[in-house]
Amino acid sequence: MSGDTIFALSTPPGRSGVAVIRVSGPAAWEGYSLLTPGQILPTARQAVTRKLFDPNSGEILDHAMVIGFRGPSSFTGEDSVEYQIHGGTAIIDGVLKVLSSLPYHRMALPGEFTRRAFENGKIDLTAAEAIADLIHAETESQRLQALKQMDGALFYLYEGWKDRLARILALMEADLDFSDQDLPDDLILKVTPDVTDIMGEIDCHLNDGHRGELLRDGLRLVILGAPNAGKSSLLNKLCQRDAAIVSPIAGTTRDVIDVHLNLGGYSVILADTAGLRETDNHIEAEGITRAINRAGQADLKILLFDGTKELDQQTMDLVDDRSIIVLNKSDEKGFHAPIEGPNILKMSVLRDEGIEELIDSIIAALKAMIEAANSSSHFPLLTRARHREALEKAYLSLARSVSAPLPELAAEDIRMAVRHLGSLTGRVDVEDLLDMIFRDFCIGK
Ligand SMILES: Nc1nc2c(ncn2[C@@H]2O[C@H](COP(=O)(O)OP(=O)(O)OP(=O)(O)O)[C@@H](O)[C@H]2O)c(=O)[nH]1
Ligand SMILES: [Mg+2]
Repeated sequence: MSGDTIFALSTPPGRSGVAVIRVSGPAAWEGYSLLTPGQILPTARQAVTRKLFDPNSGEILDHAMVIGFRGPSSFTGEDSVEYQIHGGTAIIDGVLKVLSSLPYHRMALPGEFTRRAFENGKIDLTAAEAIADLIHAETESQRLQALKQMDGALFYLYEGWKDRLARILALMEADLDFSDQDLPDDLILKVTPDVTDIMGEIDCHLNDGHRGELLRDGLRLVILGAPNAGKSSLLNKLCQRDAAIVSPIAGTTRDVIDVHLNLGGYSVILADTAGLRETDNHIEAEGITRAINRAGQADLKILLFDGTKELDQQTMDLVDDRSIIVLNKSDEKGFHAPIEGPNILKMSVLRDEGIEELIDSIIAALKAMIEAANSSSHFPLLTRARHREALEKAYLSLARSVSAPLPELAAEDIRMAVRHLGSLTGRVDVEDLLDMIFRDFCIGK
C-alpha cells in the first residue's frame, strides 16, 4: 500500500478562491509531468505556474501554481506535488478525477499524509497528534499548546527519559551477560537513584492536574445554585442562545446541560445544573445528585444566589477556592446583597449588567489555574489520556524494578518501562536502542 501514490484535496470542500490538492508517493512527479505535457518540469521546491491538462482527453483543466518536492525533503518524506488550483467545484472535481485515472494513484485515507510522515521518520507520534490538535484548535491556548508539542516539547521529554533508562538497562544487561567485565559491583544499587530520579520526574509530569488535557478538551465550568436563582438564564446569556429552558417555576432544569464556549482564548465546557434544594421528587433528586457530582469534577464553580433572598446553605456548602460567588437579580427592588465582599459579584442577567465583570473573573481564575500548573512543574503539559496511560505504566514498571528481588527481574521491568515510553513517540524499538548503546561499550566478545 505504501507504494501507492496518494492524493487529496487539502483545503475544505466547496467553493473557494484557491484550492490545494496534494499528491505524495513514488509516481507523484510522473503524474506532474502527465498533467503538464510539453512543459518543462521545474526543479524541486520551485513554485511555477502551469497549465494542467487531462492526459486522457487532452482538454485543459486549469491554470495552476504547482510546487514539487523530492523525498526525503518533503512533509511525507516522499516525492510529492502540491497543485494550487482555482477553487471552483468543477475544477476541483475535474483534477481529482484525472488524478484518480493516473497509474498508481489513489485517494488518500484520512490522516494518511501525516501517517506517511511518521512512517518515514519525519515526525514522531506526539508531533502527529499535535498536527491533529492544531487543525482542530479553536482557541489561542489550544493553538499554542499544539504548536509547542509539534515543536517536540513532549518528544524530547519522553525520548530523554527513554534514553536514560535504556543506558541503565544496557549497563544492567552487560552486568548480567558479562559478569567478568570491568563493571561496578552492586550495580543495581548504583543505578537505583537514577531510576528513582526518573520516577520522580514522571510523577511530577503526571501530577499536572490534567491541565494539558483540559486545555485541549476544554476546562470544566459549572453553574450551581438554588432553584430560580437564574442559572439557566446565565448559561443562555453566556452562550448567546436559548440552550436551556428558563421559567419562573422552581425546579425547571433537571438534566445537566453542557455548552462549549471560547472564553478569553480558553476552551470551556459550561454546565447548567438542577437547582439545589431538599425534594421528594425522584427525578429532581437525581438531577440534584448529578449537579453535585459535576461540582466535584469542575475546574471552576459559579455559585449563583438570588440576591433578593437569604443565602441557601446547600450552595454555601460548595464555596471553596475554586468558586466564584455571584448575586443575581440586582435589578429587583428586594435586592439586598445578603453577603458582601471584594470577590462577590453583583449581576442582573435580565438587564445584562455585571456579565462582563463575571466573564473577566472567570478568565482571570482560569488563567491563574493554568499558570499555577505551569509553575509547579517545569515540564511541558501532558495533553492526552494515551500519554497518561503509557506514563503510568512506565512508572509502575520502574517502581517494580527498584524493589525486584533479582537483577534479571529488575532489568526486565526497566525494559518494560522503556517500551512504554517508546510507545509514546513510536520511535525506535527497545532492541534497536540497546544495539546502539551496546556498540559504545566495546565489549569485543
Ligand atoms: N428580575 C430578574 N429575574 C431574573 C434574572 N435572571 C433570571 N430571572 C428570572 O428568574 C426565573 C428563573 O430563572 P432560571 O434561569 O430558569 O433559573 P434557574 O436557576 O435555572 O432555575 P431552576 O432551573 O429551576 O433551578 C425566570 O423567571 C427568569 O426570568 C434577573 O437578573 N433579574
Ligand atoms: Mg434552570
